[in-house]
Amino acid sequence: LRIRSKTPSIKASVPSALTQDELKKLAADKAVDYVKSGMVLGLGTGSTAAFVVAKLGELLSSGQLTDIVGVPTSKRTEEQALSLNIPLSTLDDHPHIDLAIDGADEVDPNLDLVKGRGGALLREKMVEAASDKFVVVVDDSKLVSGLGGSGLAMPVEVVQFCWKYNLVRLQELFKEEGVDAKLRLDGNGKPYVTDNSNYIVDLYFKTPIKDSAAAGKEIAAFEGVVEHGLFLDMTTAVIIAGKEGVSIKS
Ligand code: ABF
Repeated sequence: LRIRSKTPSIKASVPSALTQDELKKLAADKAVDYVKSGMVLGLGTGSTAAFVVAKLGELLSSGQLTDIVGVPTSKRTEEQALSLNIPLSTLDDHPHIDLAIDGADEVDPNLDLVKGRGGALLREKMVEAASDKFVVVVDDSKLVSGLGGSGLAMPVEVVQFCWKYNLVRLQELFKEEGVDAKLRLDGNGKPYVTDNSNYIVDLYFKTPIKDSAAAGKEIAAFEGVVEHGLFLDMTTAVIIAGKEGVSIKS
């Protein structure tokens, strides 16, 4: 459990009419302020996290940062980091991570998250749970009043064996909220396979999840569920870029 101080959000104004990518980059650049030479870093996955990795590459090659070791949360991030000559390691060799920086799909007022629409939830959760600090970078489109409230997917990684059995059980579990459970498909209409050779069942809630802590426990208790996209009580700070500026909530 992480104790969060209730600091007021800090805002810095940004020029209006920035694109969503420009907002993501602003949040990413701000997050890199938390990085110090010598740190072991958890490297997130997704388009916002990719801006973080790119910035780290720049700072390393210019010598402004030294002795960084990155632990990537996906094969995609590993490839990007290698292309930028960022030294990499694994949780096996670096079980203690100083700081992880990653994006998110939904952020609620308690700074709890839905993650994993990019498919990397298992490695993200392992790396981020092993980190002293976990800083989340988002644009303000990710803010929700309750998790599951965006109408977009909340992913659950399941073993391939009898995936339909778990899909039906997940659908049943959230009967009250009203949920559509769908096997995630890749661009060719085949089941999407994660970096860990599993499938993903995406849950689409009709109303936000009432008790996300209970929901997380119930989902995790299903045999054959490997991980779910509820990241609760893990966040140290969220950096949010929006039209009115960059704010930090912690
Ligand atoms: C990762 O990338 C995931 O947990 C999340 O699914 C996604 C967010 O992607 P983006 O930054 O591209 O919106 O952080």
